[in-house]
Amino acid sequence: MRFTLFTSLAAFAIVACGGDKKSAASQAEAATPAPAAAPAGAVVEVKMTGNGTSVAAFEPSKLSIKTGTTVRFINVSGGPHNVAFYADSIPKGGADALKKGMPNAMGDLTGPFLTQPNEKYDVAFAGAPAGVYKGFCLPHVALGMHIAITVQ
Ligand SMILES: [Cu+2]
Repeated sequence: MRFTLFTSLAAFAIVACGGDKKSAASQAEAATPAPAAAPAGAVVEVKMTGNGTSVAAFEPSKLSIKTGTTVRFINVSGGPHNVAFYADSIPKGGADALKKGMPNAMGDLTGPFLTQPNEKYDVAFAGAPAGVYKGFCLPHVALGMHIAITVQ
């Protein structure tokens, strides 16, 4: 009796381990952001501000950077904010560069929501072709929260 109980427990444990290992690993991969490596190039900060109801903006809303620059978005007030780019408004090849440069994206060219005060999100423009990258904040696009980043 005791032996039977032990073996069935052991079998259950083996099954449970074997079955969960893969999904646990992929969950960890999906949920845990990769450790943020220090950006290699220059870092330019953009504040995300608002009053929570009628006013929201990127500050600055227009900026010019060199390719390889990291743009650091900071949730200053009136969040949640995020940054997303219009697929049809960025240069050819820009989407591929941004897919690599936007960790933990919620969707194509769509950064995660920043909900905590002073939460930051880095977009790396490594290998980004020159041109204008037009973006917006998903929660506040109706309030005109737009940004235009020119890569020189
Ligand atoms: Cu916003």
